[in-house]
Amino acid sequence: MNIADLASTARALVAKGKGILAADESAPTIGKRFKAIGVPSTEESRRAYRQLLFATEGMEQFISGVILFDETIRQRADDGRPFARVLADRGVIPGIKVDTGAKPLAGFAGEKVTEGLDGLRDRLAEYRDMGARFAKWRAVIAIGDGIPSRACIGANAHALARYASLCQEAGLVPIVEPEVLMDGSHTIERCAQVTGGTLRAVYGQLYGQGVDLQGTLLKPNMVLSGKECPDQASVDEVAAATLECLRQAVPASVPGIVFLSGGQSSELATAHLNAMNALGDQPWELSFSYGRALQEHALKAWGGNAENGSAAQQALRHRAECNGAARSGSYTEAMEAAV
Ligand code: 5MM
Repeated sequence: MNIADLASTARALVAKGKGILAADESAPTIGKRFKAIGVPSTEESRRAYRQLLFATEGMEQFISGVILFDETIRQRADDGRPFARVLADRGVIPGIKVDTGAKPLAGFAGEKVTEGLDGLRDRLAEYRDMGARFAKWRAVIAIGDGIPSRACIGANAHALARYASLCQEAGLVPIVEPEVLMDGSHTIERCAQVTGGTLRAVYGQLYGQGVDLQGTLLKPNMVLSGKECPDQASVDEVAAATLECLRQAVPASVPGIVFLSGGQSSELATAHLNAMNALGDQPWELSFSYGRALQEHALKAWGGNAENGSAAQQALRHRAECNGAARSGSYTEAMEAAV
């Protein structure tokens, strides 16, 4: 591992004005997204959709990197170039999701542990040869009656640290993603408590496994009221609660925090990021690694019809631009009217 190279890739991923496009939906997840717009999910429809996204003119102004799924990194554009090459050719860093999914945690009903460590060293070497420069592993923590358990947080934190260490050995920047879900009727205070506890456990394990934090990025949830909570926190409250929680748990040696959107509307995810950056400099860059919040409008505009390609690309570029502005706290609602 060359930590200087890892740290420089991590910093490039959180360069000013830019963030990450998460396009690493596994086959079941992209199947769900396509079903919602009435498009059959086939290897070719998935390829066509991803090609359209990655061919978006000007995307590189606001998108530093793209997270791919295993199938996607093996696919090619119409001109024969592998997708990782298509991205690298336009100055966008290719990344890869390497976990194999969240599975039920034995003995703990309703909780999950993310799998994928077996054989990971060999898979990482292959992905690096295919052009990936960073990786992502997502742990899922649910809030509910009596959960999360310490066992669930501990097992997921340990797996994240083992993954991160293997990534650095292979020369890939690990994005560490412990997602506390927004499903449920819990309050924002409960979300802060669980998110804080999870992050502290994750950083404890990362230290324990000898991971160099300068060559990592954190991809957390924002601190939000549960989706069904009757009392929904305002944008400013979310920004303040999220920053307070992160300051208590995330070391300053981490170069950047790239939020997930987690089911927020596209516009709200942008507004929250903007409000955090408007509060001034923090120890880390505050950026985005959105899946749904970047793709939602593009997916609808496309609708499986190649003729709608440029409308879909315009929708993606617009969201990327809004989030690019949110990196400096300069996003305004007026930007939405521009589309
Ligand atoms: C794009 O979705 C990613 C893959 O999910 P599955 O493994 O369940 O198919 C997901 O990990 C994503 O990268 C993050 O959750 C961020 O995406 P959102 O949509 O929450 O911003």
